[in-house]
Amino acid sequence: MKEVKTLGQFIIEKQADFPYAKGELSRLLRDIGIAAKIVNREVNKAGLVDILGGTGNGNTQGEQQQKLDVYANEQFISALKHGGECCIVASEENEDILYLDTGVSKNASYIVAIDPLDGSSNIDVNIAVGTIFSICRKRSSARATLDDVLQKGTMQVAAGYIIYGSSTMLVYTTGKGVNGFTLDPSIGEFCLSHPNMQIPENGNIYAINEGNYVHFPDGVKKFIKYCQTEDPTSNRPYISRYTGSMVADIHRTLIKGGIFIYPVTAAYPKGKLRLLYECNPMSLIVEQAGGRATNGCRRILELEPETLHQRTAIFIGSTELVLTAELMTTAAE
Ligand code: AHM
Ligand code: MG
Repeated sequence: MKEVKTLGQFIIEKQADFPYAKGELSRLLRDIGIAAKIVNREVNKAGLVDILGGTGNGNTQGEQQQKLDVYANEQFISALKHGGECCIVASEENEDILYLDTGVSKNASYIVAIDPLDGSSNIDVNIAVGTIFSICRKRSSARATLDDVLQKGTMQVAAGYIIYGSSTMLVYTTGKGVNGFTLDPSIGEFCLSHPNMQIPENGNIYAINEGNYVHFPDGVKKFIKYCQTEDPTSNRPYISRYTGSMVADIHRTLIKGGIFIYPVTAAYPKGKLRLLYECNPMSLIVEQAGGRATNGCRRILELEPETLHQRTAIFIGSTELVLTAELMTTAAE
């Protein structure tokens, strides 16, 4: 019989990798895992909201049905607040940082940056959505401030995402490789299903919103033409796949190889995706799996964050393919 290892068991086992660890990060990861299961339950029944609402079951307190991204935000914040290990949370859903360092969390030293429900416009059409999180330690023993949130991606101690897809998975890294866990609904546990994930060095799938083509920089246009040009020796033309859900597109890229690009465009002159809670965590995961992530010329993890909701262009995926895209982008400048 195949042995099942749950996320909780795995986290405790891996604590031995950090001999001076006091279990705080392990507890923080566990709290995120718990909130993920609650959010998963709601995302799964998203299509039923009207039906349940119609019977009066969905809304016993007479409250407005909440949007799922607001619900997810509340669940993650609540889990972090009661877990006791997070002093500040920065969320895509909140304009400012939230201080949680009171009560059980008064001595907490971790900062969590989170996109509680990324790609939420995809919920109505039943396409996978996700949660992305990044974890840093505060820089000193003094009370944490915004300055502690604005740390470079290289300072992350852990990062991960949850994909609410045809199955629900949690993928995370603490800087020692990447592991993926699939939620087994029959026992309500995330179980280790993808140990030591490695991204293929090259790939033949490119993901970019080609509807914005006319507004792309010349180098990106050139790269797209390269992907579409026939060349049997390099397996071209490549396959194009884009869901509009970063988590789904990067999860596929991680498993099958390829590249995901969100470049600067006319509508988003600095890129669309956010550095702290979208690009940094995804870049740490992809790098830890052997891939590459840049803004076209600089490593994402070395970009200096200046503001909470800062955006960046991103080229992320299989090392070879990202290098090819970067070369074309810099050559065209
Ligand atoms: P969101 O955080 O508002 O959901 O936006 C982020 C999403 C990503 O998941 C996805 O890669 C991108 O926006 C898609 O943008 P576009 O529709 O411009 O291609
Ligand atoms: Mg988002």
